[in-house]
Amino acid sequence: MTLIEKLEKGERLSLEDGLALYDLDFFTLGKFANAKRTVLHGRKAFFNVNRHINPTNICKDVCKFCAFSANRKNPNPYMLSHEEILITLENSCKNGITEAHIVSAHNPEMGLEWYVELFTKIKKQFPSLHVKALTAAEIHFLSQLHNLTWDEVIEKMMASGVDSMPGGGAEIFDEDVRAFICKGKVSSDGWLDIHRKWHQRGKQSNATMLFGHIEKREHRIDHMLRLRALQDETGGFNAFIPLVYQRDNNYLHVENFLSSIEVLKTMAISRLVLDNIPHLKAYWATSTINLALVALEFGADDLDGTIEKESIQSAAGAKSGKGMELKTILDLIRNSGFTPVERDSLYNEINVYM
Ligand code: V47
Repeated sequence: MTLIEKLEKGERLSLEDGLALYDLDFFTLGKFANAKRTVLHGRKAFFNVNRHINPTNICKDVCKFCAFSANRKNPNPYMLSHEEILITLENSCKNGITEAHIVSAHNPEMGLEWYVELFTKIKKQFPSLHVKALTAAEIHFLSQLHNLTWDEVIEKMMASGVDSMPGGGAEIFDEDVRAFICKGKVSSDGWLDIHRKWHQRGKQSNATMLFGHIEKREHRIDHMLRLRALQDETGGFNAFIPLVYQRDNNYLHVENFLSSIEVLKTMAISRLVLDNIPHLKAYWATSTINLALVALEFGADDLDGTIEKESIQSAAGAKSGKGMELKTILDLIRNSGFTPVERDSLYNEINVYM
């Protein structure tokens, strides 16, 4: 069967197929990805009203691509207090947020109990707020810090009110690339196993992929296939989020910046290869909002949200530091010919803007 026949029949794609898709005519690829997204979501473009909080930037790890952690290139270490975070959330709730997205660096001074207390306080003060917190990389770090198993950390997260897990820390699963860009971080199998354990408890999560640095196309497809295999097993992933590498202020010296064409192809291929993950997020903070809007025609159906304050990608050069106004998101989605749909963190529809 030819690749086109496979696409027409909706057959499952292999590593070789995924690679061959990069050589397909750009608009043919886009047409197939858009057809798949249309079957799943019509012309809906999802977003949420959320607040990102990064409690600390002090990190024991040294991922070469990271400009957020406090180091020689990006000094100004900080640790937020519970009170500061609660005040921030109080203001954000007035702006209508439905989600607190809480992701930290790996700071040995901020242990599991600090997070457990924080989540407990958040849930007490804002019972209906969805807490999406702690990446698999953080869970692994906290388990090592306290000599606990992943299960024990997960149990504590659940008991203190964490609702879902963000998709960070996946980077690229290929072991050689991973060893070069983020040695010491949770292993690829570890990342997948932590999400497996989370899903087995009936909980949902997202999955990211950092691309556009030293990885090759085959590493991206391999990354997608490993996620697809886990999703077949658990069904717990809501969204796949390809993150475009930002190259300022970090220790990975990448000279070739990705073209928009390569970003869109990767989005479209993700939509086609990941046939079992319902949502594809074009995270506007890394792709730019304009390319994220074009990605809506290439398989993506979600833009993430208002964010309010973005510190990880903006430290590396992205223009996302101040988040985005709700009205801007609505106008841009409408002007692009899509229907804006405010969703909650688990993709239940809150408001369809006709
Ligand atoms: O895992 C770090 C990435 C991620 C850079 O689950 C960089 O809904 C680009 O995971 N260039 C954290 N990316 C952010 C994240 C996320 C974001 C939005 C939504 C969700 C979700 C998850 O940021 C890290 C890492 O891959 N990152 N440095 C950089 N220079």
